[in-house]
Amino acid sequence: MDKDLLIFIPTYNEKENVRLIIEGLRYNLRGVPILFCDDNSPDGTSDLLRQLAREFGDIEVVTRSGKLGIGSAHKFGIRKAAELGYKRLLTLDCDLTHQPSDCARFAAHPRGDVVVGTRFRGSGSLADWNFMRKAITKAGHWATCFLLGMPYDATGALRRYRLDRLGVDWLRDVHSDGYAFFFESLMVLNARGAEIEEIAIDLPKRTYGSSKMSIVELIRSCTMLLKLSTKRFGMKTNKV
Ligand SMILES: Nc1nc2c(ncn2[C@@H]2O[C@H](COP(=O)(O)OP(=O)(O)O)[C@@H](O)[C@H]2O)c(=O)[nH]1
Ligand SMILES: [Mg+2]
Repeated sequence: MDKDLLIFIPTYNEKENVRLIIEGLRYNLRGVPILFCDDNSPDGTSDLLRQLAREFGDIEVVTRSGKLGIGSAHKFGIRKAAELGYKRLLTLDCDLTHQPSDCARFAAHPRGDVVVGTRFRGSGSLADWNFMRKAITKAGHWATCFLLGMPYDATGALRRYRLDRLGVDWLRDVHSDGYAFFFESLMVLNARGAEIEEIAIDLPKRTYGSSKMSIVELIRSCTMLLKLSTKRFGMKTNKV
């Protein structure tokens, strides 16, 4: 089996989106295996995923005991991909906000230990979102730039990691299990000297279902952001 690239997708109540995302990825990234990590979604996403795995092939589904958080799922996916010997890992959301056609651009990008999608280049990139969601996303971007000293779009999940260059040791420094995982992981990689590249993406609204980002999660992320900003100057800067 070709161990060059693996796709990782965390799911929680994504029954209406899973077939569409698999079809889109198989069309745009033919032959690339997919790993799903479902947190025992009450809507039966795991069962449907297993059915689709039989239908499409080259799909692994891991069902965890319950909702352990999006960051915890990404950590699991990164560790599992490295354990299986994959050189590169592409991660994305299941709700089609991350478009399979963009994933092909991430897979083909020649540079970067980490390649992240940026929603802040190009005026139409958040066009479909309501005012509140746009405000939260833009405030999050401003806060991560200002407080963490990183110019990147640090809160998105559409990423490509070079696991053969990064390894997984850096994950030990990433403590967030929720949405804060995204900016914390990028901060840790940045501090370790990883090469970070950005690709401009458009982010349409999710196709079906609803966001799992709750007020509690938002508060937790803000708290983590403040905590990291105070730690910022004490971080080690070893090359990965
Ligand atoms: N396994 C797992 N997946 C999650 C969890 N929370 C969210 N997700 C998935 O992570 C992706 C992003 O979540 P979403 O609700 O779209 O977040 P938003 O884009 O910030 O609104 C989707 O594929 C979700 O199903 C979780 O606790 N566990
Ligand atoms: Mg989403």
